Amino acid sequence: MASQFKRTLVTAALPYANGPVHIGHLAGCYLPADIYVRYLRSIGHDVKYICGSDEHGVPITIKAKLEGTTPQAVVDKYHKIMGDAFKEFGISFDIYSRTSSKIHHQTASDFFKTLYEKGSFTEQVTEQYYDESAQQFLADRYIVGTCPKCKNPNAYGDQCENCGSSLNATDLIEPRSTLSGSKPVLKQTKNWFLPLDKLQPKIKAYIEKHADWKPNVYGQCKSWLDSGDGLQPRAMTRDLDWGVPVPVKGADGKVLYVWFDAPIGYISATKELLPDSWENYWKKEDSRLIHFIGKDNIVFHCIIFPAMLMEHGEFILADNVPANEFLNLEGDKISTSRNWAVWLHEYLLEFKDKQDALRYTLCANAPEAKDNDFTWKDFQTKNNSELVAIFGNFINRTVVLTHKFYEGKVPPANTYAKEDLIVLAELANAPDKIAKAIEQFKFREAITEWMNVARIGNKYLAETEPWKLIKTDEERVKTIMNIALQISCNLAILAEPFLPFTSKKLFGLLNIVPLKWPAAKHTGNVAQGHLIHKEELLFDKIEDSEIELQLNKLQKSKEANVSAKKAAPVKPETTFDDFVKMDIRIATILEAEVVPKTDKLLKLKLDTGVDVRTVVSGIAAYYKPEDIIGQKVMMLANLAPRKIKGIESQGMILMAENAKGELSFVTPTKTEIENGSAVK
Ligand code: B3M
Ligand code: ZN
Repeated sequence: MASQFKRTLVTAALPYANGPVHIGHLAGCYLPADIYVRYLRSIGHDVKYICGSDEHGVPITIKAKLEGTTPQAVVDKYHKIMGDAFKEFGISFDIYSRTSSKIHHQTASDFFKTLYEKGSFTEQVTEQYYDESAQQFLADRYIVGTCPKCKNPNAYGDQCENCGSSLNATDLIEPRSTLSGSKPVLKQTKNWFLPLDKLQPKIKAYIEKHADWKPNVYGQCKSWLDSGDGLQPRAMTRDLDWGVPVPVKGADGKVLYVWFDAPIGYISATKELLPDSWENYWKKEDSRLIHFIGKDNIVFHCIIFPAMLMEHGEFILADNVPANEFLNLEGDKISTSRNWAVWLHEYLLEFKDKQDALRYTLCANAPEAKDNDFTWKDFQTKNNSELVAIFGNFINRTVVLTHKFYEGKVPPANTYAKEDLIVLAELANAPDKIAKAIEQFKFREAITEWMNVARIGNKYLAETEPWKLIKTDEERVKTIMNIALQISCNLAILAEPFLPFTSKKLFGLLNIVPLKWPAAKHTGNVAQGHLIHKEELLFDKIEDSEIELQLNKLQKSKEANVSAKKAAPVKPETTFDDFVKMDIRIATILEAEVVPKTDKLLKLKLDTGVDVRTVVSGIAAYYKPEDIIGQKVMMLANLAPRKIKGIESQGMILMAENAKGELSFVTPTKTEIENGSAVK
């Protein structure tokens, strides 16, 4: 790989600055890209890692409306939250830029002008959806409807997130405005279209040259290209007021489509990072461009952006687009609006200095080939049973024994026994095995191979038992401990792309300056006589209580969602005759007591205006007996009597129940409505 290309530009999808980062984002692209980039740096390859906030488009303006503020305030807030969290998590961008920057507006604007002047666009007056009450054209996320391809009822105006198809708003079945919920009308407006239909043969040739892409990516692209009508022209401009203004005459009140400007953000960010040499990465055939994204972004990175670049003519196209599938959380889709997520900035506060525990779990469980699930229990197991029990244990034993036997000084290796040679050979093979997996974007496999090195070390110590052998064969123990220290050092080197914080700590413990990848191909990186530091715990166990706290937090989100749910749909039609059969009237509670041996039921005595009767009611969880004496209630007086816990219940109290199942009395608001008054 490295031989064919001189340099690599790695991009990770620019997250919308409309909310903080969650674990789904991390697993989808930022973490795999980070591992890839750190590895390339470690082998000495020239690589740059580019990212930034996507600050345009309808997701931002919708959020501004929701927060009652301006789009600018929204992007300023979330750009900072995201940038800080990425940094603290060790995502090693060379630049984290933003698309509201001047350099981006200029670059995107120039790009559009170039295509415009080349005649790449078709200028068309078409009918677009318009919300009359909001007086606004509805594009992208301002409009939802049923996807014509997969029938998902909540597809956006530009894309269906269920099947990944790119759509035009006019393709939606039963469209509705997300601004007002109303049915939009069609209104004429002028826009500039990229004729993807005409470009299809070129795009197809490009995709088919890359049959080596991940099957989930290549398969999606092929199905769009080969499906019935093939690619359709797409508007690259929008009638909106937030975004990069369309830089041509007669385009007042129009901005570039966010998916036109955002990928150009990769170019502007590279320019900002390398004002003098950015073109090397974008315009030279010996440069390699790789886009890390989530699966919902495939069409934009594999078809639309390459089409734009082809039309422009000066730029190289992506050599690979290793998109991941989605990560779910505790069996359910991650959702910002339902607050069903693990937010990175919150994780960093709650699990101080435990970045690598999350990096490890997300990598080992990455949704590479199919959607995958993150559970807190699994996170705990990965930390406690793998990081602590295998890797941490091996390092701990090695360091402790080195201090116990040799006062921390690396002993010499004497003659190697057969089992030593086997271990040394396995150790020497590890870097290439891990590298191969990383280069193929198989990060799960890569981190498993890395953990296998620690497993080998553990097994080696368990089998050679230096703590026993020291009594009978001191010379042999020196060799064993020397080998254990070499394994430790190579583990530190190979850990760096995955677990950079741990790698750094381990180098510190071994008291050596961090070494690069090629050094792990041989042993002898820690010299005989070298003094290592005293034990420092690399990983703490994660306690059950910490996991419970997180699960409780999620449970709260679930409850809040239930209560925020809309009222239940209306029941089937009934008749007035049926309704008047019910004798509902006002009554007053005279006495109340808990029904023995139950925790839900109260036995009530009620004055109904015509008699006094007993009613058993399941309200004990919501009202204490002593608090409800004298309470006016509504009761169904002609309900057939029933025996409940041996008590005859002569009616039923009517209660209001919310979505969480909480109950409340329904009471008349005027005192002159006395007992026996009818409810009709
Ligand atoms: N902002 C979509 C997203 O956050 C979009 C990616 C842009 S990459 C150029 O999922
Ligand atoms: Zn669909």
